[in-house]
Amino acid sequence: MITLLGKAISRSARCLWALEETGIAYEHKPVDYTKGEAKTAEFTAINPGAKIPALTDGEVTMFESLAINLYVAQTYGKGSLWPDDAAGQAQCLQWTLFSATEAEPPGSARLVQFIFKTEETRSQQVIDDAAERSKAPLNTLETTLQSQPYLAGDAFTVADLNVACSIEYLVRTNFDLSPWPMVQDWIARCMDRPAFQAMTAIKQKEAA
Ligand SMILES: N[C@@H](CCC(=O)N[C@@H](CS)C(=O)NCC(=O)O)C(=O)O
Repeated sequence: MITLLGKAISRSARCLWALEETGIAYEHKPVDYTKGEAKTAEFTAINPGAKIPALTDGEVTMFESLAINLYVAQTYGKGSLWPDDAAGQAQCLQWTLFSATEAEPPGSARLVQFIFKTEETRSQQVIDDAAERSKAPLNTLETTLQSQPYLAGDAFTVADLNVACSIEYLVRTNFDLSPWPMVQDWIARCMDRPAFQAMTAIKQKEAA
């Protein structure tokens, strides 16, 4: 059975979302890095960097949230999260690296300010700089979504999931997406999915 290691309120959330999309049975171990639980010998045998999330599936062990989602999609989401055709699969790889290198860095810079900082320690300059750096990836997404409903074509795939989890950081930090109406519509459709809602419920239960 697949096991996802990592508390839900973290980048593990995006992997919970992917697992929920597939509908497969999985186990969730909410390893909490803030309590040193990612530094155990058992965990660092999977990720020597002691960061969550990580995944085990039989003899497969791995870390890096977006790579985990590609594995989950390829293994358990054929024909849905993972397209059948080579062109669609190429789009999933492309958009996943776009998320990691273009969309997530400014998104997470903003999120860190909003979540981990107090009124006193929050830096408006970091928030504004991250907003500025978000514009180029948003322009790229807007152009793509003007001609197709989802990033790899007509249907929701792991390409959407892996980018949406970065753009969602902008939503959560009150970034005004109205200059990018296609992105605004697309992220609302992504966040409206039952699997996203299921992941949100897991986070809410963890926070309670
Ligand atoms: N690029 C990694 C980042 C993983 C990461 O930074 N995880 C955070 C939680 S969201 C963590 O475990 N931090 C522990 C630490 O920095 O000590 C991924 O996407 O999985």
